[in-house]
Amino acid sequence: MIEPLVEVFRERYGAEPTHASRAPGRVNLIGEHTDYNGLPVLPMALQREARIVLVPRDDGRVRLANTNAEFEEAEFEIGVRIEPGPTGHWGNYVKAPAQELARRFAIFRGFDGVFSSDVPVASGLSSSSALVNAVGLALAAINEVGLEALELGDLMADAERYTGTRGGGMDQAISMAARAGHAARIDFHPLRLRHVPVPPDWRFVVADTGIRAEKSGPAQAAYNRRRAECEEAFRHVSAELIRLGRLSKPPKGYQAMLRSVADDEALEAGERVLEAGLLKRFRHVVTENARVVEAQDLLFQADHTGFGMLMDASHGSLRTDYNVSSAELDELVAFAKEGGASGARLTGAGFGGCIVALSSTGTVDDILEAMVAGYYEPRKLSDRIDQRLFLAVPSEGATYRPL
Ligand code: NG1
Repeated sequence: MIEPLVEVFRERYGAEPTHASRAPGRVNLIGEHTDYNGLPVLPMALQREARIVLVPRDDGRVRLANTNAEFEEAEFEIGVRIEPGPTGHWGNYVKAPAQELARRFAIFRGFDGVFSSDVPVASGLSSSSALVNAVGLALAAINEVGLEALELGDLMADAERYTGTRGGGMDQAISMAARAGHAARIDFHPLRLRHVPVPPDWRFVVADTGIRAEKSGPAQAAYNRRRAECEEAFRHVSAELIRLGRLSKPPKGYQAMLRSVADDEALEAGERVLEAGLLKRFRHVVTENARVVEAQDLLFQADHTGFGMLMDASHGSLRTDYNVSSAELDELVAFAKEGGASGARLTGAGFGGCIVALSSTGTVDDILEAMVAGYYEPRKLSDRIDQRLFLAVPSEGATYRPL
């Protein structure tokens, strides 16, 4: 798959690329809008990925051409303060890791490269973090920054905030450190990752609504607002728990709060002090955290039915309490269930993008058919359907290698 990229590189630079960097997108199985609250998630890396072929440079220049002709080449000098392009410009996702690495490690060497990606954009599959990670890993390797995969993932989460989204850290971590055949439970503060094998007869279907959830557009504001609401809810509930004598001092975050008091107690405190909107956000966060913990156990036990039920519950909570679903996402979820999925939910931030549905080897064709007949055909979205509807293969994290 790298050959077309090599071809473009030759044409563009008149030389052979010497190295390849790749980083996968991801599908989150459960644990949505929990990462930025310091609570766990359970994603897996996809077979779809961002790829770069390159030649390291001796100076600090980065030149990265995009095989998608819509996007002009990104070109800049590595430094601690790199001027961003307009909001949403793809080059910002190239500058982000360069600036962060320069700040932490004083890196000086850039590269000439060509980039392509088959992770659908603005679909909740982390196309952005795949790009950030592929660039970050290349720059770290070229400059001999000796970090472990997960440490680099942690750094890339900070890096991506350069683009304006106050994201958690799930995407960069799983894309850097995933293991083939496995999902991973990721915890934060400090960042930890535990690989969990995906039972060989489980199938995760990814289906794209075709509605883009642009993180550089209105979805970014809606996402950042959710985060601020969670912080506000946390402050009020913490104060109430202190007033009740259940906590002696403000907890460091949701994780610390939910370790000190039972979920029910936190929710009761929330009911007393939060207005209706904030209470819904708070309830989603508390219940989704519990679902992730349970889901990890069920995955270990290969409990297909139980895992599917948690996915359904997660979608319900994202729809009614977190208000990040849409008519299209709900429809796709309904068709997946009609086709026989054990569970289905929106994945990623929501506001459009993809759903993920759990099926067994036996029912997967029925589910695909139900979605094509019910959703894609009526909308005339069934050409190039493999771009919108595919089975997720739990894949390996980012790699950098000589060619
Ligand atoms: P998507 O929708 O794939 O960009 C975003 C965040 C995650 C996480 C999820 C919601 C970024 C880069 N990613 O994912 O950290 O918060 O939303 O669970 O901001």
